Amino acid sequence: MRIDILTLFPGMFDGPLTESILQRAREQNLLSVHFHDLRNFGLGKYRQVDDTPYGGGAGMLMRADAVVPAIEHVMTLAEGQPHRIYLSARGERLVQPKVEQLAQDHEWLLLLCGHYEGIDQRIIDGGWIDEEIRIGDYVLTGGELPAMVLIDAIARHIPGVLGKEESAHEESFSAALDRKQEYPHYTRPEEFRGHRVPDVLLSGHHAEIEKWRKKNTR
Ligand code: 4G0
Repeated sequence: MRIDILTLFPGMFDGPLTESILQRAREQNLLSVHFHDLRNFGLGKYRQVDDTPYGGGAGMLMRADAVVPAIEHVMTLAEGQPHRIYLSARGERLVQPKVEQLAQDHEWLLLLCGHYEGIDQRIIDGGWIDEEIRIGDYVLTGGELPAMVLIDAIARHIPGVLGKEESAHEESFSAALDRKQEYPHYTRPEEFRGHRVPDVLLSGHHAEIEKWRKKNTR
């Protein structure tokens, strides 16, 4: 999958995308991420990207005449067209089935990271955005962290990104147990500072272990 990111702060993405599973996915070309600094599409001497709202009110908005040329630029960069997602505090709340659908249905995503109070409504109404997503019911300083959350959630559904162990676990998790695997987990040592692993889990009685897990599932 290819993901292009339109952001005022490309540096924010360094950590999360250059470690662990996402880094490995990029090295294996299962995931390619391309950054575009929205400042390069800003207007005037100061490359202005934001402006005050018509009608007054608090906060700033991202200008259509900066954001739309940036979106159009990305749309020229590869074959086909990207599915264009705007990360906004007012978007549709992200849920796991939506993550899986996005991973399945699209080979190319464009993520627009909102800032300030959001973007000029004409960017939405003019058809330059396919959907508006929020990761949860809280306000952040920008759409960058939500974009990283979305990338992480999607990447683990790209075939080959997770190791054998992890993906087998994921399969049994979603199908057989209906997305719930909310029983307590234990690993070595058998006793930690006076706290023991429940005896049944050490017993090797698989039927009993199943019963215990069912009884202790949230
Ligand atoms: C658009 C996403 C973007 C509108 C973005 C703020 C939280 C999320 C932004 C606003 C974001 C999320 C109306 C404040 C930038 N905060 N939950 N901040 N408003 O996904």
